[in-house]
Amino acid sequence: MEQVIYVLGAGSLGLLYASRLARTGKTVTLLVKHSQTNSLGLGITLREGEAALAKRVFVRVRSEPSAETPIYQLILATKAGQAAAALSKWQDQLADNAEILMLQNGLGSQAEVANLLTLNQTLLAASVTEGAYLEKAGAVVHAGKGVTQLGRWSGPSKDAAARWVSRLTIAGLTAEVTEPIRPVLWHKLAINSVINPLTAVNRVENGALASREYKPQVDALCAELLQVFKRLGIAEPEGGLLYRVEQVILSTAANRSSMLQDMDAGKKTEIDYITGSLLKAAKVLKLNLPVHQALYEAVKEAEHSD
Ligand code: KPL
Repeated sequence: MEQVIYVLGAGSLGLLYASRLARTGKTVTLLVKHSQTNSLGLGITLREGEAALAKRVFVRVRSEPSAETPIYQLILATKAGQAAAALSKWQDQLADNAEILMLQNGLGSQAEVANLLTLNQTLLAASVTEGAYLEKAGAVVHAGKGVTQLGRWSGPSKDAAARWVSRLTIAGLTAEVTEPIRPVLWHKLAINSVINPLTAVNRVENGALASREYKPQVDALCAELLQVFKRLGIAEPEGGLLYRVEQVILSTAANRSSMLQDMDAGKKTEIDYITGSLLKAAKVLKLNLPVHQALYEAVKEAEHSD
C-alpha cells in the first residue's frame, strides 16, 4: 500500500513541498491548525515562478491526530521556534519507525525535535535554498529554484535520506544526500547570520548588502564566524565563506530576507536559532563575537519595539 506523506506547517516551504509531491501523484496530508482547515481544504494554489499561472493542487487536510493512521513519513516545515511544539501535538500518531525530515533554518530546533523521538524513529535535517513565498494563506509562489541538501541527524535508518531524496526528485525538486549534514547546516547558518539580521535591522533588501556601506560589517561577521568554524573543525564552503556570502547576497539581491519579512509581519524572528545558536557555541568555546552579539541585541530590540 502506498504510504501517505504528511507535511506539518503551512508556510511557504510546507506548501511548496506538499503541492509538488501531491502533483506527482503522492497522497499528501497537510497537518494544520484548526483555523486553517477552511482555506486549505480547497487545496493549495501553486505558482511556478512569479509570471506563471496559478494551479490548484488538492491535498488532504487534518487538524487533529488520529491514532488509527500512523505517520511513517513526515516533513516538518514550521519555523524553527515552533518545530518541537508543533510536532509534540502529533507525536502519538508517529509510527515507531517514522522518518521525519526537518527543513528549518539555523541550528537548535533539530536537537529539540530529536529529544521528542524514540530510538527507532529517524530524524533527517535539511538545508534548503528554494525561494518561495506566500501570496496569501494557502497560496505559494515558487520564485527561485534551489537545492535541498539532507542527511541523517539521529536515529537508526541509514537509507532514509536516500528515500527522501528520491521522493523529492520525483516531485521535480533538486535534492541530494549530504552527509555529514552538520557542516552544511553550519554553512547555511553562517550565511543567514550575516544576511538576515543585517537586512532586518536596516530594513533593506538582500542586494543592498553588496554596497560599500555594509562591506565592513559583512567582513567582520564572516571573520567572527571563521573563528568558530576553525575551533569546531568545520571547513569553509567552496571558494571561502566571505565569497559564498557575497554570492548569495548577489543571487538573492531582490529578496526580502525571511527575518525582514517576519519583522514586517510583526512575527517573532528566527534570530535565536541563527545568531543565538552561534553565540551559544562561541560561549562554550570561550570566544567573543562582538559584531554578532551587537546585531543579535539590535534584532531583539527591534522585535520588542515593533
Ligand atoms: O535564506 C535566506 C533567508 O532569507 O532566510 C536567504 C538566503 C538570506 C535569502 O533571502
